[in-house]
Amino acid sequence: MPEIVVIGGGGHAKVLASVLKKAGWSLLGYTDASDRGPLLARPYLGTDGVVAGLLEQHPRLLGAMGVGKVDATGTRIALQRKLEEAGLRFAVVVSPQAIINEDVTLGQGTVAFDGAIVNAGTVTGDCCILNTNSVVEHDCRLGHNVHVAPGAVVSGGVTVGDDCMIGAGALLIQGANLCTGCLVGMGAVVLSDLTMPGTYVGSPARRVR
Ligand code: JB3
Repeated sequence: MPEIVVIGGGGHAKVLASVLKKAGWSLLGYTDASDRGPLLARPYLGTDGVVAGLLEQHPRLLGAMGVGKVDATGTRIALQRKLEEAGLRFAVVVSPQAIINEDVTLGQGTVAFDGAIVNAGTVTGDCCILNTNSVVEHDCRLGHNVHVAPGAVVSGGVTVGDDCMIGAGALLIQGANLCTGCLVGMGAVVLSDLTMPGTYVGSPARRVR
């Protein structure tokens, strides 16, 4: 496996690092605004400004986005795009304990953590998080920078726009269409299309802001 650098050193990065280790990646270390201590015994490498130098020393170096997200903004993918422009390619990272059907396409920088299940015919964009024990059923289309939080279930044939956040334990009915920029709250039950960006909570899920 080629060497990999994690961008960000917080909580999401910790989970990502353990998945990288299990999947056999060679973790060089992580970047952050400041030193947050070792990440699975790998060092703080500096701010994102060190990436250019790292690429000179390790030409095959790949990146993994360790900055998580719990909102429906594009901040996180903007960071991935900025680093891609600097020459860093982002890996698709899949836990050996995830179940990803062979007829699935995951975009660059997308990660699937332990227990994630993605079924046949599904395609995701770049920079998505398929978090622990999340389920994305068959024939779904996820945009870029979508976070499916732990235990959430996206039923078959669902379309999710860019930057959406599907909260922990939320349920999306089959065939639903979610536009860009929807935040679905923890445990919400989405029974119809969400056609306006905003925050949706409850069962059935309703827009609150
Ligand atoms: O809900 C779950 C299971 N996980 C959440 C995850 C998806 O999102 C988790 O509970 C958190 O809410 C969140 O995790 P994250 O993003 O790791 O949060 P935090 O622990 O606050 O760490 C964010 C780290 O990213 C901080 O150390 C920031 O300094 C760093 N960071 C922010 N912007 C950055 C940048 N690091 C780099 N290298 N570059 C940046 O531009």
